[in-house]
Amino acid sequence: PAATFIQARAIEQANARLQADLEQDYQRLGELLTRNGIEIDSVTNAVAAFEVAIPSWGVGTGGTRFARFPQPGEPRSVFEKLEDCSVIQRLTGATPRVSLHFPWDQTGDIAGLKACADELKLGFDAVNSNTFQDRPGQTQSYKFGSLTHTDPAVREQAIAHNIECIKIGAQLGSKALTLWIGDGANFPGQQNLARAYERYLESAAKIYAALPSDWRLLIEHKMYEPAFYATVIQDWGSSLMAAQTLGPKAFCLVDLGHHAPNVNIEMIVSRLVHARRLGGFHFNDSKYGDDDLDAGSIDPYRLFLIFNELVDAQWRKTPDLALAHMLDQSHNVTDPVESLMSSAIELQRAYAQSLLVDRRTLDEYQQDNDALMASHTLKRAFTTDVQPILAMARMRRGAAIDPIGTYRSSGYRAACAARRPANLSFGGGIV
Ligand code: LRH
Ligand code: MN
Ligand code: MN
Repeated sequence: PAATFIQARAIEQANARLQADLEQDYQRLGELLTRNGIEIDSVTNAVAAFEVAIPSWGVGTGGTRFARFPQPGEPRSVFEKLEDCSVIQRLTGATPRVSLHFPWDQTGDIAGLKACADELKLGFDAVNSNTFQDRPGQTQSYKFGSLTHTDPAVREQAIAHNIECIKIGAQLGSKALTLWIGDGANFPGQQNLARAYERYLESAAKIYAALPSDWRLLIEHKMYEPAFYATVIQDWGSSLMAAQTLGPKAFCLVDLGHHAPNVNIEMIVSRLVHARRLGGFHFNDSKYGDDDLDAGSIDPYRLFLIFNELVDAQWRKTPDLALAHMLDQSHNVTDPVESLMSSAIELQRAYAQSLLVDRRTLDEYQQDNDALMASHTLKRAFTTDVQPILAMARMRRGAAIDPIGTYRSSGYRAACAARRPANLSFGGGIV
C-alpha cells in the first residue's frame, strides 16, 4: 500500500542530503528578516500549521471536452485516490484532508473508506455534491437544471442527493457541504431569472435544514459554464444574499477561476470577510476562464494579494474566520500528484510572503496617501524568496525538503502503473 511505499526513511534519507544547505539558507534569511523586525521561526510555524484539502477528483488526469490523455497508474477507485492523497500529504505535510465529490466517489463501503483514510492518516474536508450530470438509473434529468428546475420532482431529487452527501460526509467526519450547481440558461428568455433564484433559495433551505449543528454550507458561485447566458448563482452577490437568507451556517466559497477576467478577487474576499460570510476557497489559476490550472502558475501576485487580505483580516483580529482551503484543479498535462504538491506549496509561499508584509508601515503609507511606497511595501514582501521557510516548515513536520525530487526518485508513479492497469472509464475530474 501507498502508506508503506514512500517510507519515512526514504524522506529522511533525501532530507539528509539537503539539510546542511537548507540550514545555511534559513539562517541567512533569518538574519535578513531580523533586520526588518521579523522573527523567522514565527513565520515558519505559521506556514507549518497551514493546511489545504486535496480534491479527490484532482488526482486523476483531467481533460477538456476535446480530449483526455490518461497517464499510467491512475487511481481507479476512491480508495486508490486516497493512496495518492496520502503520498501528497507525506511529502508536503500540508494536505491532511481530502474533499470528496459524489457520486464520483461513490462506494458501498463508507465504513471501509473511513478505515482506509484512518490507516493513511487522512481526514475528510467538505463534501461536494453533483447535480450537474445525470447518472445511470436516475429518474429525473438535470438537463434543464437541478435545485432550480421548473419541475418540483427534479428539485426534490437534487435536494435528496445533497442530503445523502451530508449523511455520507457525517459518517466520514466532514463538517461542510460545498454546493455548486450548473443551473442556468443558454438563451435570454429561457428562464425566469427571478423565479429561478427563488426556487434556489427554497431548495437550498431544505438542504440547510438537514445540516448537523456543527456543519456549514459553502455556496460556490461561478459566472458561466455550463450555462452560457445566465447562471443562477453567478457571482458573490447572489451567493452572499443566499447565505444571508439561509442562516448563520451558510457561507460563500470563492473558486478563483469562477470570475470574469480582470475581476478583482481580493476585493471580493475583503467584502466577504466584512460580511462575516467568507467560508473557504477552491484554489487554482487561470488565464481565460475556469481553466483550473495549477495555483500560482499564471499569476502568483494575485494569489499573494488574496492571502494578503486573509492575513490582514487576521491582523485586524476579525472574529470567527474559519476557512476551508481546498484545491480545485484539472491536471491535463502533468502528473497530478506533482501538480497538487506544487500547488499546495504555492499557497504556502503566498501565505508566507503575506506574513512578511510590514503592516504598520503599510498603514502609515496608506494614511499618508503614499501610493508608491504602499505598493512597494507589498512588493517587498512578495519578492522575498521564502523558499527556505517553506522547506524548513516541511522538514520540521517530517515531510520532504524537496517533495517533487523525492517523489520522482521514489518511483511511485511507475509502481502505480504496474499495480493499477488502465481504467479508461474513469470519469471524475472532467468538468
Ligand atoms: C465547477 C467546479 C465545482 C465542481 C468542480 C468539479 O466548475 O469548480 O467546484 O464541484 O468544479
Ligand atoms: Mn470549484
Ligand atoms: Mn470550476
